[in-house]
Amino acid sequence: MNASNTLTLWRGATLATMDEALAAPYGLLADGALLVQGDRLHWVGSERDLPTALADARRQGLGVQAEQALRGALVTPGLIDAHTHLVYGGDRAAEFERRLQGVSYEQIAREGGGIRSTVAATRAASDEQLFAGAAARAGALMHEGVTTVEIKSGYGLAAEHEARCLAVARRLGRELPLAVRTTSLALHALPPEYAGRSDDYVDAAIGWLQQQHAAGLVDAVDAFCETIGFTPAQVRRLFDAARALGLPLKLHAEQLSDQGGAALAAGYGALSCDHLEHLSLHGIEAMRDAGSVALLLPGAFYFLRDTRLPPVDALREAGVPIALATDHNPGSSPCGSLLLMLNMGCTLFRLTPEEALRGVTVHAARALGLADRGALRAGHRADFAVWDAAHPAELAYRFGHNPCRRAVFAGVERST
Ligand code: DI6
Ligand code: FE
Repeated sequence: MNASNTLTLWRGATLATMDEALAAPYGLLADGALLVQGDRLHWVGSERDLPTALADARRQGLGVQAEQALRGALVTPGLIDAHTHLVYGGDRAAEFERRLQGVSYEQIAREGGGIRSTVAATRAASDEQLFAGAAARAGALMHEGVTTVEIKSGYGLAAEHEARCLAVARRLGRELPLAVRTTSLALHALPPEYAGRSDDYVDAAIGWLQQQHAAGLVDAVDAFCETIGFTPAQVRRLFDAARALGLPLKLHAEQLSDQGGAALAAGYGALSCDHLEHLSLHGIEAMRDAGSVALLLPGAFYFLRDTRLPPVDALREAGVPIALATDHNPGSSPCGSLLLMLNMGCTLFRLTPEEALRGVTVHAARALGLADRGALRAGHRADFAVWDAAHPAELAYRFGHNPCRRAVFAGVERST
């Protein structure tokens, strides 16, 4: 028997499969077991069905080579952080102090600080410095059972530096256990070289995107549609170019004001619309019709001391899938914990603990266009986390507490 026809059996688990095909909340299977073959889940089910599953496997020439007894521990799909800006230089602690003295985030941005101060620090950092900083941040996420992370560019804002940031994200995916999806976000802020020439900047960014795509650096395209970001007309031009390249789209929409960004993005079949505090009913309907995910970011809401809540009830009523992410970035969400976002998704946005967990598993996978993860289901990637918890609601309930005990990335257990 060679490695490809051996199975690893994980048994005695409480499985929160998050499989929408199972009727139970959380797709829960008490007394559950998993068979892992290579980087895939071969079978997921109840212990009572295990003998049949093993007999079927034997008929296919597969045999169990190793067994892990979980003694009732909770197992969930590996968590997915579907919106981060992990690659950047410097920090914004001084800006945090100014905001606490009453200066607004928008005011600081208009004075040339905010995102642009991180751009200066990012351009000044070496590739190694950028990699080390991002690897440490990714490590904190992995430690909480995160197995897939999306990473945006957006702090280079020049051809060379945007490509450098995307290359660092790709390197993280090669050198760390976790899977990385990259997103090009050149339309994050207007760099000083283009002051007063934002349309020229959009033209330049479209050219970079074509180069980044040719170099295999980009999995998706995003923009910041906002009064302090880019106009809907500029976002459309970028999206037309991205669509011509066959790249999926997402948008920072309706974070600080209603620009109609969500409806615009939905019109392009966007994977997700993100933030959404100022989302209108029209935007919700457009997202529902397009199947776009509402990716809510409670860390930024909290850290900017926002008071306007995203329209969670209306999204739920419309049946728009809701996801949660850290939005890790140095300005509006310097947050190293996706578990904390589960708690904040419940306390601040009134999600249920089950909705919150769906938001970092099945719905997060959908926000990245990944059909092979987010649930414990045969055929999916064998990404899962083992928790010191009796029930999945505990993951959202505690905060400042990490019950993750083990993490398996594409079938391989790695210490995080
Ligand atoms: N919205 C945000 O909250 C982050 N980016 C964005 O478009 C903030 C980025 C930063 O302040 O550095
Ligand atoms: Fe963001």
